[in-house]
Amino acid sequence: MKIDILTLFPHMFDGFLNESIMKRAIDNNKVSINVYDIRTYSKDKHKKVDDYGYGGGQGMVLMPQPIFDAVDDLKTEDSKVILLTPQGKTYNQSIAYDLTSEKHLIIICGHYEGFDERIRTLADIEISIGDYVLTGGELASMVITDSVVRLLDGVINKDSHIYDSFHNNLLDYPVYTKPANFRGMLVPDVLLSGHHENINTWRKQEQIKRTKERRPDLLEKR
Ligand code: 6GU
Repeated sequence: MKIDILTLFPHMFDGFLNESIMKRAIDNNKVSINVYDIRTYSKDKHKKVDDYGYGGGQGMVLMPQPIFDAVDDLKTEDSKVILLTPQGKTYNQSIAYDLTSEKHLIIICGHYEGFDERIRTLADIEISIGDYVLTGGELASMVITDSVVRLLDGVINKDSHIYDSFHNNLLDYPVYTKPANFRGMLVPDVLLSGHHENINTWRKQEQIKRTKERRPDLLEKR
């Protein structure tokens, strides 16, 4: 998979792309990720990318020209263009799974007070990562990239996906490691029993119990 990210703040991605699982996935050619500075596409002599909104009020608005030129430059038949905005569809694990089947994602990070409405015509899908407001789409693009890349073949142990929270709309079961007794807090006996069938049954029960307590909304979706 190839992921192209359009942003006004390319350095925000330096740490993200150079640590941990993202770095390993890139080094192992499981994904190729390019960050493009929207400003480099500006045809303005001062590399301007935003201006006052018509009608006044809302402050600076991202202009269409640099974004349209960037998408024209990067887009192929295989591209899916994602626009990040608090007004988009709320992101979840099911959308992450859907995105893993794409060959090429172009992710546009909105910024400042907003973007020219005509930029919306470029998008195949508009996504929000939740009901709160960020200063820009950069963190949202990292959230989407991270959650999709970890699902790609060969990035992490495949079996572990099916145990993810939200797979089948269930939260994770509790896990423990050594020691079996820590400050009087004991690891449940069943986990020490070596009886795999009982362990699986216990885990499933814990998942349902936990989801019922913490996220009853997820159980309704099942
Ligand atoms: Cl995608 N962008 C911004 N600016 N804020 C957000 C968001 C996106 N998703 C949630 N809040």
